[in-house]
Amino acid sequence: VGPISRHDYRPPAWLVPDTRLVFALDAAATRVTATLSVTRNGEHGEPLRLHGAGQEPLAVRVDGVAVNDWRIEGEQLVVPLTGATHSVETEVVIAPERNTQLMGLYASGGNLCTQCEAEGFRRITYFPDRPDVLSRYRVRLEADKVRYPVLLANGDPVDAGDMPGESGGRHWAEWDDPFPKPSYLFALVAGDLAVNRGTFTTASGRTVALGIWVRATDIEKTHHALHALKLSMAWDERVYGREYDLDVFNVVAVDDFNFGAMENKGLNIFNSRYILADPDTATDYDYDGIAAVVAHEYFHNWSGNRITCRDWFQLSLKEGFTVYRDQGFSADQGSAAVKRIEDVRGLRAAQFPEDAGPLAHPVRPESYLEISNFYTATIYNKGAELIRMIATILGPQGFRAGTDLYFDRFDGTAATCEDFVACMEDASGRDLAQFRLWYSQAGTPRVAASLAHEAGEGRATLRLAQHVPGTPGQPDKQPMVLPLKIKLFGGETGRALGEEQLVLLDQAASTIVFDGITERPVLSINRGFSAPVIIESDRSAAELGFLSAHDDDPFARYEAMQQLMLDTLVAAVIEGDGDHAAVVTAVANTLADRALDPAFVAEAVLLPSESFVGDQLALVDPDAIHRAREALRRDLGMRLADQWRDAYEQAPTGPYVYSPAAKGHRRLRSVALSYIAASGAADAATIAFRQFEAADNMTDRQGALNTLANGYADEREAALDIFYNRYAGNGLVIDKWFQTQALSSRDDTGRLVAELARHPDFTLANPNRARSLIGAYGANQRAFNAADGSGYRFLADQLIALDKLNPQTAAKLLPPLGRWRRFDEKRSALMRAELQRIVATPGLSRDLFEQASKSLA
Ligand code: B3K
Ligand code: ZN
Repeated sequence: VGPISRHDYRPPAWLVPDTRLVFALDAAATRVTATLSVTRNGEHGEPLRLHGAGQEPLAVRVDGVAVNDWRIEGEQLVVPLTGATHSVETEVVIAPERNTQLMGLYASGGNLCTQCEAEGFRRITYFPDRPDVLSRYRVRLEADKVRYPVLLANGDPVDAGDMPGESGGRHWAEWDDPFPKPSYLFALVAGDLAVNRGTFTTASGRTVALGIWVRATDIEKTHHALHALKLSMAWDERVYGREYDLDVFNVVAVDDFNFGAMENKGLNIFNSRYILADPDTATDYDYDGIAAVVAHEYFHNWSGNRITCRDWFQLSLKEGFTVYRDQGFSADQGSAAVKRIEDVRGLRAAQFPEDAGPLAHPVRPESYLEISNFYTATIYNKGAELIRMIATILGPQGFRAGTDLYFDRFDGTAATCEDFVACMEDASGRDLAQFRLWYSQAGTPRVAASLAHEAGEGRATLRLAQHVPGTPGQPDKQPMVLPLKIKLFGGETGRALGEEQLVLLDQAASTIVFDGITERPVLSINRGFSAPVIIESDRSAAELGFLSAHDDDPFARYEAMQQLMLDTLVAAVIEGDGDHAAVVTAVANTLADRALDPAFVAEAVLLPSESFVGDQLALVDPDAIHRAREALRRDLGMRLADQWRDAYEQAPTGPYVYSPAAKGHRRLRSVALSYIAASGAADAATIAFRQFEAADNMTDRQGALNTLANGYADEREAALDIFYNRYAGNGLVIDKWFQTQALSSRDDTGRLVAELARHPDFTLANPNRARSLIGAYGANQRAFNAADGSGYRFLADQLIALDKLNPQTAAKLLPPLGRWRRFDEKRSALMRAELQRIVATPGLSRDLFEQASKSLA
């Protein structure tokens, strides 16, 4: 099969208003009987085409009569039909316990569950497995009562009972989902599960029964998720006017899952890492992630389920918008500034490199080989930035009017990104014609900004010029609309020179004049990260230091510090030695500013990652970057030694509470500890080990472990062993044990990772475990890019092995190999050789082939 193109979209020839499914469940052999009521969509003579993968029809019946004029064409079952409506029934047998791809119906921890997005439903039964075919599902589940006492599916429960006249101890349950939905939102779960129940009363007074389902021993770890669910339901009513629509909302946690979670209608299925938390096993970061993902999946009920996507090219319609919504939710739970900083850091860590590399694609892609490869940072995170820019341009009222119109106009349908933008225009009266380029042009725009001051005239002139770099298939770009929040500050007095302005840069270049500026102005630009662009300004170290202390937008303060650090590190890499004075002063001022939120301070004093420094350079020298960054860390650690000790000791400890303030203190303590260690202080390992042992929570314990894992002290081995033994059998925590070691900045991390891959607890069959070692190693710029190519070879070996089990997860881990253009000739050749070896592997999946071949091009 060749690539699928966005322009080839055709409406479905047949619709399926009703679907009846009967599952005779069994891990080895599950029989699925599907009865589809089908109606011809328009005047045509096309046969019915149903997708199916990995099975064969045992029987096909049309209007109750067995037929044999059907044929198989690739992944399609083609059934000739004569009338306008028919009932079409198929029967298949599938083997969940042999499903290692974790797509379709599969077994996890002795239970059975499904994952259908994007194209997993076709691995369960024959169906038009495309998002624009919406059907009402009624589902009957039959299973062994002892092994699978709990039987769940989408919608509301109808009835349940024991199977009559059977000695096998089987039972059944029926579920009915009144909302027509695409097949990718289908779900079922059969298993031995315990439930944490709650209720939520909606704005209109309906009571919804909530349930978080997990294995019985995990039930005490579900309270945070249940609480986050209730907060999300209330938030969506308050902020978007969206109410829940079924009588029940169930969430199930499973250990084997290809990504974070899935928004199946009324039955969300989660990777257990985004449900299970208690202070002893989950970090603050995990708690935040759980709330964000619970909210995200819940919000999909409207942005995704009530209104779904017409085709997979529109994926960002639901994902970008829903990420924007979950970001807003999280911002409202604590510090909005810190949340914005974290989101921008994530965008720069994952999306900017994607946009600058061989896998760059627009937020609305033009073609794909395998849709699973397009669940990317561009679709999700850049997509969310697009929605944020629309909200910025329209203002809060215009944006809310736009979303109201969208939910109203497209409820119950499969829509497009264009539909969404048109609603925003219709509700606000704003013209977003040029804005649409954000959906079609890939690449991160770069904005050159330079501010000139004519003191005598009292005038400041800001010159802006934008440039969107070429990306695969898109060598030339048009200028985009960039909403840039801008403010000037007086360089002497520190006072604001006028209000913040929203400048819409929509030309290649533009000049903005500020009058009445008598004092030397300092430019604060892209405040709040109002546009997802790279700013290239000529601001001096002194000006950046000034902004890091005086800007009244916390994000802009953080950003000024980051830019100062980045400039310092880039200069150090290029010149081999750096002047650290400006950074030391700026960090000292930030640490000394008692008015600042500790959570903000912790973010602001962190150096940009080695990868992010690498992204600034045409040629990445991972060892030079590591040396420069470690030198700056050491210098900061030594020269501000007292301040780090202060920050470390002054953070209140006390028993664990999950609150924004307590989180901030813990974060600052861990950052301070890492600087104490970076300084080379003789007692650093002792302090870290003491924190590790005294901790009553995972945040402090892992914070200490991370610091120890980067070093060579005896305490390192001891802590890793204690940690491992304490949590033996707890998969999610053992993942942390692998990950911490794979992210280590030690010189021998490559060798340690290769050893860990032979550890009895390592397995490629569990995606979390595979990611915890292989994914983390790929993100460790210096270790992965070892000059002898051992990192590249290791990754390729692992991916070739993983591809045979789980192509989707393998393909996700490939991108670090595609960065070869940015490295010296020797590394570049070694990386390409591994990519070629992958492409040449017999029986390679479409998933891994697409990512590897595009990475070579
Ligand atoms: N919609 C799912 C992701 C499905 C990924 C399929 N490869 C989870 C989410 O974005 O909420
Ligand atoms: Zn989503």
